Amino acid sequence: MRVRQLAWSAFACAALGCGTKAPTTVGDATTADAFVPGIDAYEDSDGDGISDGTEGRYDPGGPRDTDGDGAPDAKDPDSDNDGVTDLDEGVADWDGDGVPNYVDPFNDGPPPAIQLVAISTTFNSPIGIDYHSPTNSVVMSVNYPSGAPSNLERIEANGDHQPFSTFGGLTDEVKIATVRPGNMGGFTPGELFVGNGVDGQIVRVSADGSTFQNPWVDLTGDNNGLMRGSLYVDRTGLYGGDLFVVTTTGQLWRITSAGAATKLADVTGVHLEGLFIVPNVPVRYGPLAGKILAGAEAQHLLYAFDATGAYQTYAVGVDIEDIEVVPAHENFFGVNFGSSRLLGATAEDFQPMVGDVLLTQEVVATGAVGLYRLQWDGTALSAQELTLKPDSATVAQWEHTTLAPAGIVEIPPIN
Ligand SMILES: [Ca+2]
Ligand SMILES: [Ca+2]
Ligand SMILES: [Ca+2]
Ligand SMILES: [Ca+2]
Repeated sequence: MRVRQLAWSAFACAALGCGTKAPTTVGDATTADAFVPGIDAYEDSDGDGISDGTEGRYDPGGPRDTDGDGAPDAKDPDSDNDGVTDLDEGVADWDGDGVPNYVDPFNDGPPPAIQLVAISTTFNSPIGIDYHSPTNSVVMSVNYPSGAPSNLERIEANGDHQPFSTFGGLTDEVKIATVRPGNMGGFTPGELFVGNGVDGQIVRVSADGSTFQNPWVDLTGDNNGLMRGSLYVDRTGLYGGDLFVVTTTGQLWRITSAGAATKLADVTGVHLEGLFIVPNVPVRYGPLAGKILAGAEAQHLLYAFDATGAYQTYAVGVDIEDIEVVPAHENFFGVNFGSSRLLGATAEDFQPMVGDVLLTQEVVATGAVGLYRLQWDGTALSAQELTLKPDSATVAQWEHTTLAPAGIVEIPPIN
């Protein structure tokens, strides 16, 4: 009897199907297939947290492909091809134009109003700032201009700050470049590069601050200029994850992790500073896509170099001190030189301009913010100044700025 029941059950399952759900064909999201309400709508083929149904997999005219690259939104990690992933953008509408972030490659509306918060921790003459990923904290150069007793400090989320390295005595303005995770150039995440106040010399500091090579690289030739200036490690992969530096005499160099340095450009007599490599996303950046950007404060120009060192300049009305692209889910920190304070703002405040270029101007008019959104509208580049919320702290004079998932006291870290 028992055997017969089992045999019958096996037959019934084969003929009729067992379980509570009839089998459905998952299929390939590149072709329209039958939508099963309440089941398929919740599949997430590309694992970005947005369901296939929401991503238009079952649209009557076939799966939606917002950027037209052949990969439907349900299988495209960047549905609008704006350089920010669907995972980071999600279905919210940060610029308030009615189009969800993940299918909205352009930030409409005015640049954001932000609340700058004066971080209660004080520092001794800070200049440079960047993100140290191994400790999820911010590193700064302090004790300008002597560099005594030490040049670099790391700031904990509770505001405690401690020497990042015992290394000291670097004079001049010490600008910092750190290596972020995923570097493809052979650098170690958390490694840090600075100038040392000597013409053409670059210092390399290990990711834990314990060792430093001074100098690590001494650029060939004379009158290379100082790294103040700026240093930056490629995060796009367009330039192999290499280190780039611009100098006070107008040179642009590319340096591999093995220390091989190539001079790309020499814009004699132009103090280049602020350095950033823009992702190759033409829809968002126009002629700046994939370019190496640097500011020329005294000339009131933005320089955009290609891999050969050829460049174009743009007058956008900002005397550029620093350049960033605003990532999703990262806080803003800037050195307010006049007060030896850090000013911070939350990632939420910067959401309406995620993916856009942020320009910092050193000299700030009374009541202004000195931060600008550089935007490409399909025809022209324009720089639009951000505004301050009524309860914001004020800016005296900007030095370097950074965006980071780290937190410091009043600005909580990103979870
Ligand atoms: Ca999805
Ligand atoms: Ca696509
Ligand atoms: Ca996107
Ligand atoms: Ca939108």
